[in-house]
Amino acid sequence: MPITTSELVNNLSSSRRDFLKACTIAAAALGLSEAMIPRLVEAAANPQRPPVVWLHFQECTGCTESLVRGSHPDIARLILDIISLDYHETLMAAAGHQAEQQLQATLEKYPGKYLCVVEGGIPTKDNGIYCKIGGRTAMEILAEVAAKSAAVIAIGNCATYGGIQAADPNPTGAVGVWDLVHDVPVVNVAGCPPNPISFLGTVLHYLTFKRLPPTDKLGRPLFAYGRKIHDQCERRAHFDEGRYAEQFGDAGHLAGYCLYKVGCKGPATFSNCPAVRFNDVGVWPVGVGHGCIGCTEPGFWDTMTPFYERLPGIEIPGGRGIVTSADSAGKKILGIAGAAVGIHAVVGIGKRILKGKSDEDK
Ligand code: FSX
Ligand code: SF4
Ligand code: F3S
Repeated sequence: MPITTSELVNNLSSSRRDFLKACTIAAAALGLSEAMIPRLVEAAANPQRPPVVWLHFQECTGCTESLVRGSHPDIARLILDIISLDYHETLMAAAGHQAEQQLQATLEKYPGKYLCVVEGGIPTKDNGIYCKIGGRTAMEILAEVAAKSAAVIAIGNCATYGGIQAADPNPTGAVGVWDLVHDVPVVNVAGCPPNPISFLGTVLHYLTFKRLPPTDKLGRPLFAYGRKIHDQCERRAHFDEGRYAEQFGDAGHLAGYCLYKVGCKGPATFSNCPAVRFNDVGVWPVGVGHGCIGCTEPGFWDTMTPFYERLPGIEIPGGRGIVTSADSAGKKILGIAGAAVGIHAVVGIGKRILKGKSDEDK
């Protein structure tokens, strides 16, 4: 008899020490005080794990891959320990009719109680015929599964904003979840793929506080997407002092100088990558010598390309001794305080972010 996903997941129980370590990492990513850690651990250890239905639509499965890769086993294990993954097409043993039955059984057993995680964009052109599973369109499946869920977590740039499928000319009319789902809360864990810790933090926040975390106007949790890459970057001092890599492999690049001139989009991208980093070796794109390509932003395949050309509309410091503060650089980049830069035209998002208030402010 095939092992079910739940049985598989149960077999992955982590040691207490690993469990606490992963909880502490997540608490730090969430910006919680130490005093909150016991509450978070209690929520994470609750044997009543929330059922999760994980849908796959137009995507590369990189979001799931990055989540379950062995390079950060504590995080992956904790995620699989704190939720009951009742339906996940990549990880579940069931296939075909058996899988469809499992989906329906979960919806019937936990109406209004399960979390719906969506990975992948949803094609809407021609009634959504460009992505069908078991004879139903992604639009139909999403409409049913989201409507009966307690909340939806869109994971990845595809599920949040349409991703690469939505790049011009967007032949299938791909959109993100929040373009279609309006009756249940939706949170956007953006990135291509997102950092697993941002997903874990979102789930732990939900378990601990019984609601999704506060977000910006793009639906992204503020704990993970509240700050610009540029304002947390270890190369920022080089930017301020006018020290740049002019091309890959040159002396400036080898010296670890700022990557703005070789295309880094960190000045227009909101994410915790420099602080949280990826995998157990603590790397992130800029840290290993490649510019940020803006993968947490809507439409980045159009708005952040060409990836290796400098972001237009940014005044850069002229050289040694001329220092631009983080704030003034940010204002120039995002076109606030009367600066005539207007990144809106470039990335089309700044206005929404700057107008945004967190849910907690409301
Ligand atoms: Fe999209 Fe997820 Fe990019 Fe891939 O599946 S966010 S293409 S890395 O991984 O949806
Ligand atoms: Fe870092 Fe990129 Fe900003 Fe340079 S432009 S400081 S590499 S985020
Ligand atoms: Fe994506 Fe930029 Fe982080 S490319 S992974 S947002 S550094």
